[in-house]
Amino acid sequence: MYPFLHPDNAAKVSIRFIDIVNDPSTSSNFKQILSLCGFVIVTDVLSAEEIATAQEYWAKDLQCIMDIEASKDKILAASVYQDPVHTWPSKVPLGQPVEFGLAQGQLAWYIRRNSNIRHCFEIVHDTEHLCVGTDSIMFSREPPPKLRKSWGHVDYHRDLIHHECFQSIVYLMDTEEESSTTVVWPGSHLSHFDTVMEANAPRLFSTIPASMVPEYEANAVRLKIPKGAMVLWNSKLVHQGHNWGRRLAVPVCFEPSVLRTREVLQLKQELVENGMSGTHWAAIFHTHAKTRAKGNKPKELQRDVGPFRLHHRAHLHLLDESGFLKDDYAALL
Ligand SMILES: O=C(O)CCC(=O)C(=O)O
Repeated sequence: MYPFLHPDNAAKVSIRFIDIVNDPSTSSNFKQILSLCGFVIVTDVLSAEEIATAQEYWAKDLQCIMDIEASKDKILAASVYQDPVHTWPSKVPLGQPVEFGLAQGQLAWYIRRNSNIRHCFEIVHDTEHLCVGTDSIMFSREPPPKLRKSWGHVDYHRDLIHHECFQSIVYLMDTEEESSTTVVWPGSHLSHFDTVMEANAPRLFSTIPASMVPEYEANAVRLKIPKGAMVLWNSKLVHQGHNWGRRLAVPVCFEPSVLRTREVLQLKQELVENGMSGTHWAAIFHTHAKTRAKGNKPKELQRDVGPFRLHHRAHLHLLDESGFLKDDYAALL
């Protein structure tokens, strides 16, 4: 179990969003922390009202995929429908990445369109011309039966990508002792990246070699991220998820649109139109192995998951009457 980053050190890597906006020296400090530590926590990127709205969108997304009448346990389904965010049963897994159109649901797009989050990436990339990624949603309520063994990795390969990439996760619930959260190895994007690359064939998910695991386990820390904050990191940083308990969070990545080709744009648009999830990349078309195995399309439009019947339809709010992606969403990709 990784310890939490000590509060004194957490304070050194945390910056309030408002200070980034109002104070040019904080904005350069933000970039400096990111460049030295490989990650930074931006607090209060969302207001209390925006957090509440985001949680409401997630409730609507979950309600939208439920079919109470066709569910084996109608009574449980009707009861969960009242407050799905806080009562969703762990015996109804939503998939990893989330299925049923949820990666393109109302919550995902509410967060992707938030101007404060976008602003942080504008600073990092030094441009306002950005395109957004299409990644999943992180939602869990209870610890799984077993904690996954450490899986420190970088989301990058130097033989495949030649620009810097930064990814983030926006937290919509506070991190507590028994929460799922992000684990990072501070500074490893500088100190260990080359060794990780040497150990991996070119792929965008590169795990650390076995020989590095003891050092990783001794130095990696869990991050305590308050709701409304985001952790932003360099994709070369060794990190992983600590999936152990409650979390509602949205991965967000913006990259300069100049790096995204027309072909990638088209593939991203089709993916979103089909309600599927990409990995974090915004300028590159890349999907999770499980999604690729399905040809990047939904396998079934409805499925019984435990006692619930669920439909693949949380993404339908994005489509016009002809079933095409609405222009204002397509333009952000
Ligand atoms: O679950 C997390 O916080 C980190 C997930 C992760 O490893 C990733 O997004 O690459």
